[in-house]
This record gives sequence, C-alpha cells and structure tokens, in this order.
Amino acid sequence: MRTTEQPIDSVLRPSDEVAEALAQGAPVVALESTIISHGLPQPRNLEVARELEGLVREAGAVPATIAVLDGVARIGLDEDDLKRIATESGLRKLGFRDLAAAAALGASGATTVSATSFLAARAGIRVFATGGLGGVHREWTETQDESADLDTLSRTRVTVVCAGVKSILDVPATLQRLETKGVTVAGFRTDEFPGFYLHTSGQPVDWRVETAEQVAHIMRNQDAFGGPESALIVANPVPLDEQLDPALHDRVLAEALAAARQRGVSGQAITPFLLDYLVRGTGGASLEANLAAVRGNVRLAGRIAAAWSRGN
Ligand code: PSU
Ligand code: MN
Repeated sequence: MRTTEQPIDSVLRPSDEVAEALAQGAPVVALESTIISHGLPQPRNLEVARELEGLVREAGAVPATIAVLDGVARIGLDEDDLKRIATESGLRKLGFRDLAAAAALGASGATTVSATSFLAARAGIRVFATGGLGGVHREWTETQDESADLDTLSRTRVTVVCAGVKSILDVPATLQRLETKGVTVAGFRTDEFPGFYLHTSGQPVDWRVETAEQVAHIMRNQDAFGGPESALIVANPVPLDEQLDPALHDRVLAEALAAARQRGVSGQAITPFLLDYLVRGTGGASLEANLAAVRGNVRLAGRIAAAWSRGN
C-alpha cells in the first residue's frame, strides 16, 4: 500500500534569510554550485562563491546558492556549506534527474543549471544567474550529448542571466534547440548572442532589451499569457575589454576538443574537462574572462530581481 506523500519541506530547505525574503516579496537571486565545485579551480572557487554572494547583496537582493547536502536540497548556504561545495573531494554533479535519488540516498552534490533552475522555481525564486548554459555538444551526431539544461529550461518558469552558452558547444545548434523547445532568448544591450568567454558568438538574437525593467516586463507577460512554464534567457555579454583573446580562444579550444576525443572523455565529465583545459592552455586568461562574465551576470540578475520585486 502506498503510504502518505513525502512533504516538500523534507527534501527542500530554504535558509531562514531566503525564506524571510521570499515571504516578504523581497528580491532573491539563485546561484548554482556546479560552477564552484566543477567549473573553477581551487582555491579560487571559494573566494568566487563568496564574492558572487556579495555582488548579489550589493545589488540589493538576497543570494541563494543552491546545492544538495546530505540528501536535502538547500536554498541558501552558509559559510561552512560553501566551503564544502568548494573543497569536498568527489562531490557529485547533480542535474534535475539526480535530485530524487540524491535525496533518497542522503547524497551530496553541486547542482547544475538544470537542477538549480528547477529547485529555484520550486522554492519560489524567479531569477537565477550563472556563467554559461550547457547545450548541444559539437560531436552531437556521435554522442547525442545535449545538456539537460535545455530541456529543464523548456519547462521551468525561471529567468536565467548568462553569458550565452559555453563556447565549447555547438552554439548555432544550441540556439536552434532553444527555438524548438520554446525558450525565450533576449540579448541584454546586444543584437548578438554572447560567446561566453567572448563578447559575441557571431549568432544573432531576435530580441534586444536595454533595461532590467524591460526584462521584468517580459517575465510578467510570460505569466499573463500562461501556457507552458518555460524560461527566459537573458544573454548578457562579457565586456569587450574583459573577453578572452578570440584567436587564443579558438586555438586552445581546438586543442582541448582534440584532447577530449583522444582520451575518450564523455558524458558529465566533458564540460569540466574542457573548461579546465582552457584555463591551463590560456595561462589562466579563460578563467578571468569566465569570472568577468559571471560577475556581470550576477549584478544584472540582482537588478532584474529588484525590478521584478518592485512590480514595475
Ligand atoms: N557556467 C560556468 N561554469 C560551469 C557551468 C556553467 O561558467 O561549470 C556548469 C553549469 O552547472 C551547467 C553545466 O549546467 O556546467 C553543464 O554541464 P553539462 O554540459 O554536463 O550539462
Ligand atoms: Mn552532457
């Protein structure tokens, strides 16, 4: 016989600060943890985790870094929790599909864009900032590797501020999949889709917005129309003077892709492998461009969350 349902608060736990902000309708910005655990090198990653939370606060919003710790999806982490995410060895990388299993088995892991956006939406947080989304991998015809980020965003009502999708991916194919899946994409003060480490990917975007208020207005209209609960992607380019040198980017990325193929790296491991290869192969320059992009996204997300919470 089926017993009583598990209540959501047995698996999803906002911090007191986040719960209070949400209850008051104050601005909250969700942050993902995979970028900390798998996307950035130690010990810089812990500093970055703290810095990003500080940038959200400067923008007048409450940060909610999300991760699964000991089987509980935590919305808003304290200093000890952030340390665990940044330093625990063998921490898992959890997508949306892993959440129930991780909760049942008491596992801990960092959450990707797919798991973080799902959990943010469940917790009542509408705005989320990251670096670059996952997407369609370049060797898709052999591997069918398309990040679960895309599918989750097609059925999750969240606004994701990002510097486009990671340039290790097939960017035109990813944009095509976002179109097919009905995910709205708007360039922030740009007509071109950003290229993560690069200011532009060279691909056009259909919609251009100039202000955080315009973004909040799109969000309200998503709700007014109703229908499938899809996301809004706000594509915010890394400033030109902070981007990675495009020639260096292209050269090292070609090497990284060849190395991944030669070593047979695939599945969940490929994104962290390529990002790490780029950091080493560019002498740390890709890391600086990645961080510049994430900082800009976090600041903009704070302003969007504030405009959303003001309701104008
Ligand atoms: N953005 C970054 N660095 C990262 C990621 C995003 O600047 O490491 C992570 C996100 O968590 C994203 C994941 O969801 O990479 C994509 O992984 P995959 O390709 O395996 O879906
Ligand atoms: Mn993948």
